[in-house]
Amino acid sequence: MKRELAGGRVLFLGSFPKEVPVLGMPEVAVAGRSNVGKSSCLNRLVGVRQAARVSSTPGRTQAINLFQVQERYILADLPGYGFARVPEAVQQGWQALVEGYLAGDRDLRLVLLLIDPRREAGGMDAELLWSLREARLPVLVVATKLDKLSRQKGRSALARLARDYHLSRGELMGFSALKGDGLDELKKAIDARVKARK
Ligand SMILES: Nc1nc2c(ncn2[C@@H]2O[C@H](COP(=O)(O)OP(=O)(O)OP(=O)(O)O)[C@@H](O)[C@H]2O)c(=O)[nH]1
Ligand SMILES: [Mg+2]
Repeated sequence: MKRELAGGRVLFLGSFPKEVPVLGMPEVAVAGRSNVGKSSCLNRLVGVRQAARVSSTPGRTQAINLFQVQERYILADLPGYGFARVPEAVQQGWQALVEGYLAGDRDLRLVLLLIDPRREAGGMDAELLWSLREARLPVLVVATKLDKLSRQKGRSALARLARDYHLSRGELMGFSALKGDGLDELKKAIDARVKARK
């Protein structure tokens, strides 16, 4: 199932609908609502257009997809939550998969929690943030699709996010997969975590 991408810089390790293997390498997870832009963000991070499948139909990714980046760390594309048309059983399956993943004995260095800054704070974003904090996992909230907002609206949306979710400076970042805004900063934040000694 493994597949080399970008001339071997990135290795697709597989799609795991149940048990996600622990591979003894630092890991960074990408989490967030369905359609928030997780796969697009991951593709930008690895520099491969279609490494993770981007879809305009929410709720497509129902497994955890693992990518190994330059022999350095693993990026995990988590399935999105909060898609209303998903049956209850599928939603519960999501919860079990993600909870199992987060509770696993893995070297999880950072969870990127992608949030659309145009939405009201609360719901499953707030719940996930709460459980990540409770589990003492380092979180970076990434406000996505910033290109959809004017510069000024973007700034105030970020300020509102910081306030509503009680985020410190280093816990929030703006991002646009479309334009590439925030990409360098995001890469730096990941690198710092991957390089840090545990
Ligand atoms: N304008 C704009 N559109 C974006 C951006 N990021 C993602 N999109 C679009 O949003 C839609 C969903 O993107 P995905 O990356 O598939 O979102 P996802 O979070 O992986 O969705 P699921 O896997 O279904 O949970 C697609 O139509 C993307 O093209 C962005 O930064 N700006
Ligand atoms: Mg996706």
